[in-house]
Amino acid sequence: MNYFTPQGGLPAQTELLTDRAIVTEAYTVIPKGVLRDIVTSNLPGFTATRSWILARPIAGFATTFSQLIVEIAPGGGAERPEQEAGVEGVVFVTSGELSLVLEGEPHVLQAGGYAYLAAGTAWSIANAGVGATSFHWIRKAYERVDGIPAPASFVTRDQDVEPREMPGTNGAWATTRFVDPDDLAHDMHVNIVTFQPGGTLPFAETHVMEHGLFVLEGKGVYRLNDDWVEVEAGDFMWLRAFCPQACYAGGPGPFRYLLYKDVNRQIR
Ligand code: UGY
Ligand code: MN
Repeated sequence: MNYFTPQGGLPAQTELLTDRAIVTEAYTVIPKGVLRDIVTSNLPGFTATRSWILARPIAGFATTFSQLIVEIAPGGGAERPEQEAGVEGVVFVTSGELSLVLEGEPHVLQAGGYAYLAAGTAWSIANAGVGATSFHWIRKAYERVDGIPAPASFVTRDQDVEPREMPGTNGAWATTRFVDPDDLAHDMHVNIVTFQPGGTLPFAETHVMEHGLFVLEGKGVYRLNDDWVEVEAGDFMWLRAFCPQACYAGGPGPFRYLLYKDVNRQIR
């Protein structure tokens, strides 16, 4: 598997400005070309780290989640990355070696490594490798429901989870699900969606759930509200509630994206 990882840096002064970010009421597109040094943020509690904050709760944009690309240099890390009470997270590694200590248990996550970090869990991270490590960190305030125990933290890998084919698509559309969709303990899903070349999301899905959608591999054409937008590995799409969405996968290889979705709670 290949996972796009931003490199930062600046384009040469002679380059044309071809990457266009789009911001509308219904969606935002942050193309990979704008993931430059000048737009990075430092994070409290982290050493030798920079991040690209792709989404966070902002009135009129999203209400449920934040999403960051975090890059840690060798020797850097954080003793207590999650500093807000009641916030759960998913970490998905795209490159390098990330050491994670989760409730006292050590793990090493490489490209494809995935951790669900339940709200209130003690965890720390460090780059124990020789090069930089880069990962997505998606966070949400966990919404507890009376009578439903909160989910437990876990560690897995993209490579170890069998994608589930969408019925009737002959394998053209599949989803790697890291939690059981019927498990109401979970109020967010972070899945990987895979379309084979020519595969399509064949209707304009329109739903209350928000999305953060980061293209890990390949290219496609995405319908966002009234627009068709070409996207490729490294591009991020942020879809507000009820933004109509559909897509075609462009090929020649698979079109894969990391998909955040708030689930199982939209009743208040
Ligand atoms: O589950 C979903 O909402 C998914 N089918 N949406 C998407 O891939 N844009
Ligand atoms: Mn959707």
